[in-house]
Amino acid sequence: MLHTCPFCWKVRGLIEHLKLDVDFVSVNGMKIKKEVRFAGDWGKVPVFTDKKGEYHVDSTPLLKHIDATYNDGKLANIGDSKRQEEWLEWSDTKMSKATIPILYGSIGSALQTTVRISKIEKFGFFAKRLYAWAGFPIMWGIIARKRVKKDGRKPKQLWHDLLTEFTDAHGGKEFFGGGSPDLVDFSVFGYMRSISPFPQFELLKDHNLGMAWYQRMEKTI
Ligand SMILES: N[C@@H](CCC(=O)N[C@@H](CS)C(=O)NCC(=O)O)C(=O)O
Repeated sequence: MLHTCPFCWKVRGLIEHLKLDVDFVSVNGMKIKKEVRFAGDWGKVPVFTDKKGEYHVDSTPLLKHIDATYNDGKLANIGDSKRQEEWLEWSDTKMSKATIPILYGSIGSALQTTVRISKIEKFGFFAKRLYAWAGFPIMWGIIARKRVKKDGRKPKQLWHDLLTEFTDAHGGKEFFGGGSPDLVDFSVFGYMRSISPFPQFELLKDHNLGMAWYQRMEKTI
């Protein structure tokens, strides 16, 4: 895993919730492809290696696999499976696109983010400095600006709209899954939690319903 990868946080939350005995192994962010070469040509994190030495990849299939294998599929069986499937897709298309704009959407936030990442992640001596100072103009200037422009909303507004859409779908219940979280809760929680090591997380804190749900999720892990 990478500490700052939203997809890894999705899987990590579920592993913590189920209290599975799993080692979290950090990879070097500049050498992901090399470090996960054992998992075939996937070339990305997260990768989950089980007791038998078999590896599993891709965060949403991993959520389903871990629930099915170590939890009798209890989370997948909560409520209407079509609704759960649609919202897993919603999370992977909408929430996943909101993380880059909030972390890198302005030049100041992009610099804060790459400096913070260079401190949290495993890097070599030179790569750490290179990433912190050369990474932010790329993330801000090329990737984030394009996304923010395309969406048209300020990154904070985008997050608030998504959290409103998501909490509206709880139908007055504590979680998307009802009285307890399901796979969709862990998916959205992972995207939101991946912002939590960064100062930009403050921008989400005035979404009352979203934060109340986030804190309930934290209590389940
Ligand atoms: N669809 C995948 C996306 C995984 C992904 O893009 N991971 C990034 C880190 S946040 C990665 O490993 N990128 C390496 C690369 O593309 O070279 C998932 O949900 O797990």
